[in-house]
Amino acid sequence: MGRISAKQLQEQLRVYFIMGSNNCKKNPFDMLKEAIEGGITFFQFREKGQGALSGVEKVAFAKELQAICQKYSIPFLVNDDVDLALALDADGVHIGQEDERADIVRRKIGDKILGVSAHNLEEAKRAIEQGADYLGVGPIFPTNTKTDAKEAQGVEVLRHLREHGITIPIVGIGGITVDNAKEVIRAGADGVSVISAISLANSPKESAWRLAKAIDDALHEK
Ligand code: 3NM
Repeated sequence: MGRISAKQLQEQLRVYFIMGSNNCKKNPFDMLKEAIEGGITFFQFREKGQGALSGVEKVAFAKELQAICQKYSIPFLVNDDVDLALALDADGVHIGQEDERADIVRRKIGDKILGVSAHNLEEAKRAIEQGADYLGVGPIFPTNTKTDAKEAQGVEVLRHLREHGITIPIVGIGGITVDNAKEVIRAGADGVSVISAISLANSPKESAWRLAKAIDDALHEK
């Protein structure tokens, strides 16, 4: 089948929801379903931080979330845990700069989708050379969700990457909300990835819908 095309991925990355059990105020399965009904286009299972599940509990939880994504044809990626992604036959993996090198992960996962977090031009170029399909760039705005996040860079980092020849799909991450999502797209991202804008919303469905609408509007301005 080969690797996913940049064009297809660009479409799929518009509203990228990331979640683990400790990001949820309510039932995570209901939340994911609501987010999908609201219009998310991509999902990452990120089981990290305080109270995160491990072992068989983590696997069972991931499987249930994956089944929901499969039912609605939403790509299901796993954060960091390449073995889990392979065991579940997930659609791909997202890795950070502290994780295993992207070229090693690429070899392990074949044509599955590979996302890599990048914070600057050098990291972006290296990730592409090593086989990334898309980049997650952030934190764009201050975030309370990732305790070890770097300093917020603003949307300028996205503009900088685009001006310096980075053409592969990019999603912004970190502190993105319905109110600032348009700026992220205008600066050059293809989509936004969010945790709390959906997971802590009173209505995940409405929040996802409003994000999707903001992104559609901003893309149509281009
Ligand atoms: N990665 P929220 S910021 C998972 O900068 C993650 O690489 C980041 O959560 C990075 O949408 C972040 O609630 C947290 O701000 C995103």
